[in-house]
Amino acid sequence: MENLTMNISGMTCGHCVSAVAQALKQLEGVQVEQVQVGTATVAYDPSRASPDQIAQAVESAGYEVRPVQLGRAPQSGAER
Ligand SMILES: [Cu+2]
Repeated sequence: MENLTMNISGMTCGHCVSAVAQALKQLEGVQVEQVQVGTATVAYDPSRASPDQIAQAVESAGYEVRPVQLGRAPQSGAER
């Protein structure tokens, strides 16, 4: 299983959390680890689900997914 963390915009309350959790639970090969306002973490089986599919499920529930760049520090803009 691989882990995937997503930043999700448009989530504001507990209803959003359960809507996103619900959408993720319906996917094959995906285990919901944690869903909070603004983020969701899942474990998925790469042979049965892809990050794209997972993001799409959240988007079709009505939220906007921002990809999390794993292992890369955000650019601060200090360097040009
Ligand atoms: Cu809500």
